[in-house]
Amino acid sequence: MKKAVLEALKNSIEHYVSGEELSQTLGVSRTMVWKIIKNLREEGYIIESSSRKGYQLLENKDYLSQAELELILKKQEWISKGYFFESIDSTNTYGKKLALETLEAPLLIVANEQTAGRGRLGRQWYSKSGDGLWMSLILRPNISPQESFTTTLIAAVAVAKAIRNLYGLEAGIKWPNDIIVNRQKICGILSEMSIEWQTVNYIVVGIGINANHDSFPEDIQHIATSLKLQTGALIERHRLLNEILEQFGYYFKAFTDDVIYEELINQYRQYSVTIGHRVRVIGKEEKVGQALDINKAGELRVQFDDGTVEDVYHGEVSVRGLDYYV
Ligand code: BTX
Repeated sequence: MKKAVLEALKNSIEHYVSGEELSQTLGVSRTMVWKIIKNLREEGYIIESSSRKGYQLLENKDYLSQAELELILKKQEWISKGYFFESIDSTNTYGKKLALETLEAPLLIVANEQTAGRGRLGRQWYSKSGDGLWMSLILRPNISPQESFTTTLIAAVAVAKAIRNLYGLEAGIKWPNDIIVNRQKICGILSEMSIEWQTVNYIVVGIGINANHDSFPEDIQHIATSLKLQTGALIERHRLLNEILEQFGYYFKAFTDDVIYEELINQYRQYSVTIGHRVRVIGKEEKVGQALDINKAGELRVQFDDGTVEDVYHGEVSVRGLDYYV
């Protein structure tokens, strides 16, 4: 019912809908309509009311809620179900638990705040404030573990493209899993998978985007930025979420469609801020070289200064640019 009221308000954004009309079309009492409006306001929606004209939802606000998620999923039919949390430890941790309980997929988990957001290799991801878009997708593509890195490529391209489309920023991809704007990190991606009998059982792809942050904790303020800091405007996270899912849904076909796979790799190359640059590869030892390309498995091909060429696997190394963070 809440979804229906929200939908009706959104269909006539910034125009009043009378309480009478809402109660008639939805078949509920006006008191019930008022209760739902009250509930939506508690969730953060700015809804004006007038005793004569009814209710109107104000646009250009940043909304995230279960009802909002369900409206988005009506457009993103490739996703089976969505779960919204005001606060959670980590959407990826929850995703891994959920994947053990149900075989349904793809599933989407979104949180307003994470109390224990995770990065790669045991690192922390700062996501305490309600300013970011913290999300995970549970996917069950029928693939081998060797092909699994494709999901990180898909997520990276989807986020970079969504940021470019919505805000006109030149979002780039730092291999393997960071999205960069103006040489600073705006988004991180964490893919975790479970393998059974040499096939992928499930993959949880976590995406964390700094959206409305005005500042960051001291230890990351030199590397982190947000969409609001870059555009100077409030970011409507529901729109961003919808655009990312739109792009992700398109490129997710890459597993079964060779043409889209080729398109994905080319798009990744085009957005890459690593390929063509000097990099320091930090693994068991540190080596410096020139990043040449990524191969079909998503590994970074590097020509080291001693002349050797190696395909570097993302699980084993960190890569730093020589001039700045990227
Ligand atoms: P990463 O290991 O590549 O990056 C982690 C590093 O990035 C940290 O050590 C810190 O230096 C820096 N950092 C931490 N928080 C931020 C931030 N908010 N913005 C910019 N830089 C930061 C990247 O790992 C993968 C992050 C995935 C996050 C998503 S959020 C939804 C899902 N749930 C979850 O727990 N993780 C994923």
